[in-house]
Parts: sequence; structure tokens; C-alpha cells
Amino acid sequence: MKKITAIAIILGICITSNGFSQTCGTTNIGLNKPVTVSSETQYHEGYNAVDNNSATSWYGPLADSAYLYVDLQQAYTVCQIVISWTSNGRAANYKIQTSTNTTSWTDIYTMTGNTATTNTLTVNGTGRYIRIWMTSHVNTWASYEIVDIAMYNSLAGNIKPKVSLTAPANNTTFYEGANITLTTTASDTDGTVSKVEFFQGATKIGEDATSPYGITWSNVPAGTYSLTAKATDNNNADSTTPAITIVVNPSNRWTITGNSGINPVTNFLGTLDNKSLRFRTNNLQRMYIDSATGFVGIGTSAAPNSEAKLAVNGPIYATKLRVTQTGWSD
Ligand SMILES: [Ca+2]
Ligand SMILES: [Ca+2]
Repeated sequence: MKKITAIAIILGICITSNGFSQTCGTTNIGLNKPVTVSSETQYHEGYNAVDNNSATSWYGPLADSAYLYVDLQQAYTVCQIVISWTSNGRAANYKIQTSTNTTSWTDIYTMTGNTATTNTLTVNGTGRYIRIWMTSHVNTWASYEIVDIAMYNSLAGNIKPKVSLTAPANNTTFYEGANITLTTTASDTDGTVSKVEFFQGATKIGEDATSPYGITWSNVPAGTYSLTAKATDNNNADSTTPAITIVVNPSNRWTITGNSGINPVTNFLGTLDNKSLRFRTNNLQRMYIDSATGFVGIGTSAAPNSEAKLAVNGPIYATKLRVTQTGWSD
């Protein structure tokens, strides 16, 4: 273990609780996988033993020898198998075997003298096919009857996938109704990424099983959201990105593409408090309206005298310019 750790550090691999742990996975890798049996009974076919449904079961033969094997669709290192028998249909003696081809089988567990209805077996074997090879009954008058088999694969040595959110950037703002594109980069050093799921808080908003891993979150309501992405690898190990925050603002505000339905009585561009208003282009201040005096400066924010209401710091070109000094009380 020390050696593995040292290599991991040299490679810059982040060691995490699942990364090199010796624990078993918690996902039943045999669930609903194809089943082959030596014999079966109508309504009690082999698949009833892998459906994780205690109301269904496989009925085998009265004969001593019988088998049931599960095709996991790919090779796994199996670390635990849980077999639930009916009380009548328990096997006393049986073996657990693995195979890569269904032709040659390797014993990984031998049970003798079983009487329990649930057998939780710690095993260690690798193969695509897992077979229960039964050789004697507890009750010789009953067929073999398996309610469910669960299989778990070892995560030992598995390195967690890496994932990062590439968009949106932290603290990006949107307007309500936006279609927000979430993108990630995800990879797995010693396997493949099976999916990337996307969450806002604890709520899943989508997933993608194909690279590049991303989704579009459509028509997002106003609010502040904490977004994460979780990648899962082919051994069911997962990693989650740090959370980023986005703000989706209400849309009842001036937009940069023009506005309609404005009420000039109540809608305006400006401030409600004692703050001046500034206009910029190219991030340079071009026009200024003073909050206290209402002074308007173009090219300046300083009034040339205390009575000035308008100052233009620069030439004014006009074909006609008329200044009238009557008509106002002041
Ligand atoms: Ca079942
Ligand atoms: Ca992995």
C-alpha cells in the first residue's frame, strides 16, 4: 500500500477515500443482468433472481445439481455476493464460480452445510460471469428457489474520475428564462467516465453519458444557484466539483436589446437615492448628471460655476444655435 501511495503521489493523483480503499462497492452490479439457468419454472424464470424484488423468485430443479449464472456484461472483481433463498428452497452445498467465457470456471467460494435463508458471502474473484453451482438441498423435497442475488464489485485500486465545471464561470449572472449551458471536462485515469450529473443544490438538473459532458438547463427561474457536476466512473466511484454560484436576475429591468411596454411615469433610467449618474463608452466617462444639483456635464463632471446646469468640455458644432434667456423664472 505504501508503494502504491508513493506512485500515486509521483503521478499527482489525488488519493481519496474511495481511491485506493479496499472496500466493496455498494451498487448491485448484477441487477437485471442476463441470467442463464440449468432449468426454470414458468413464472419463476431465472431473471426473477436478479430483479431486486423480494416478491419474485427463480425456481430450479428438484435434482441435486443445478446452476444459475449472471452475465455482468464486462469483467468485474467481485467482493461480495448476497443470496436470498426461500425457506423451502435453500441450497445446503454450493459453490460460487467465475468465468470469462462460460466454458472454464474458477471456484471463489465453497458453501457447505448451509441452513440460512440469506448468505452474505465475502469473495474475491474476477470474471464477467458469476455462477452459483448447487449440489445439495436443505429440503430434498423442494426445488432450489432463489429470491434475489446481489453482487458487489471491489473498488480496490480504482482511481476516482476527475471532473471540472468549465462553464458557466463562478458568479456569472443571467436573466430569468435563460438557457444556461453547463460544460465540463471529465476523465478517468484507470477506466472510463460513465456519466456526469449536474446539480443545483441537491437537485439534479440533468446528466450526460457522452463526452463532451454537458447539458443545457432551460428556462431557468430567477434565483441564486449553487451548481456542481458529479462524474461517475465504470467502477461506480464518483467525484464532485466544487460548487460555483450563479445569479439569475428577474427580467423586469432595462435590457441591452431595447425595451417595450415602458411606463414613462414610473419607469426611468436613474437613481432613487443621492447618487450621481454616469455614462461611459469604452469604459471612459462621457456624461455626468450630478445627484444634488442636476448639473449635466459632457466631458466633465465639474460645473464651471455654481449656477451652471450644463457644461460641455469641448467644442459644440451647430449650423444654428439659439440661446434664449427669457421664459424661466430664475
Ligand atoms: Ca426477485
Ligand atoms: Ca476509475
